[in-house]
Amino acid sequence: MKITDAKVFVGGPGKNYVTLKIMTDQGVFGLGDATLNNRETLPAAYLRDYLVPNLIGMDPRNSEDIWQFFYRGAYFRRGPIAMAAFGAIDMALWDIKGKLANMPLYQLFGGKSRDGAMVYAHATGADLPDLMDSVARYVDQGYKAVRVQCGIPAMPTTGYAVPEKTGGQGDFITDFSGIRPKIEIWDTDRYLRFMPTALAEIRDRFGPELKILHDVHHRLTPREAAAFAKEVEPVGLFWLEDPTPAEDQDALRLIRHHSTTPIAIGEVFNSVWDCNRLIEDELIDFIRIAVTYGGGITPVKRIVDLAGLHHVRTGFHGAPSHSPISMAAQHHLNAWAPNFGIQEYLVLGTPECDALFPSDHAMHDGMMQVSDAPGLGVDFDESEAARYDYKPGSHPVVRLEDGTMWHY
Ligand code: CS2
Ligand code: MG
Repeated sequence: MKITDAKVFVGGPGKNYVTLKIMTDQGVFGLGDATLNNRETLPAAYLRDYLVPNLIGMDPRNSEDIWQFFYRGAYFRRGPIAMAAFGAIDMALWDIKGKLANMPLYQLFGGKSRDGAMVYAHATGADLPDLMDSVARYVDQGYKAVRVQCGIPAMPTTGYAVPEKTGGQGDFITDFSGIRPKIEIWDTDRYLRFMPTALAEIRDRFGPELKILHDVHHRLTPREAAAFAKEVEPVGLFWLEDPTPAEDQDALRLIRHHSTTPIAIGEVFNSVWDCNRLIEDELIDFIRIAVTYGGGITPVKRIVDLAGLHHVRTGFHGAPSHSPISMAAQHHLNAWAPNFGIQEYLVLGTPECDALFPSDHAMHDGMMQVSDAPGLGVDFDESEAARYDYKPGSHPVVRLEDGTMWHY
């Protein structure tokens, strides 16, 4: 069996999804997602210029060897651009494998460990009453878990992932007006004075059953994060996400020594070498790596297994930047993983997105039900894809009030 061709598409409804389609001499094709938010053209170019020409003629069934060929063969290893490109190939090869076996991928991993996988939604508010309304809307829809992000009083600009005005909806991250980013102003003291009380009020209003998550988005120092994690212990958070910039794996030790609040880290990781100490030293509770820029199913499944040895559960990244293809890969891992924790999930389900990526994966009452279709269980409509082009966009960047660059 041979790979005969592979095509890369960039575009989508309100997103620049990077979609890889690998064709074979037996008519079976596989799909992969290489979307790297706001840097989408780079994994696409890596695929087109280097990887696809090498793929042609390879046996698509040898997904392990193909992964090693590209990873080791690159010589300069790791990094989100390369790993997103390898990830797309790996997903597509697993998709082909599942279609050849006529089985959904979770069966190839070891079958189902649960009926549905719990997801969390993003509740956001310009201020606390606005956030409470947003949480209430998700609770009414049956969600069991919500991530809560709120505008901070007296902060000079809107903060991370928060609407500018009451009732605002949307993803608040990518600004498609061009590649020059908007600037957000951050003040840690204002955040630390406000957020613990806000979280306590959310717990009071919604009671003990709701799983409450909060994303600090890398903005605190280890000492500040330790104090914050300790202060919010009575709230009983499901997790506190990215309290510090996680390149420094040892920094997490300070937080761990001072608090029992569960910690989730990893959405910016792209290799086991970014998180092996965090996992082996049991400094985190949830690993957030994504199948896309984690290099695909092959390496991420190994991280899941390592995590399972150390009481670390999964909480894969599921920001709207991931296409339904990599989300499907995660739905299959979530159905199988003995150490599944939760899945971040934003309803992509616009009619345009469903038309581009038809699938039977379905969300009911805050639980994801994986599709039983062979492979990943997602299709890609090329005639729909022809409607979209790449649109330049950017994340905001963050500065302190005196102009110092800070972490986004
Ligand atoms: C976020 C992301 O989903 C999350 O937890 O931290 O939305 C993140 O900001 C984006 O993926 C950046 O592209
Ligand atoms: Mg996050």
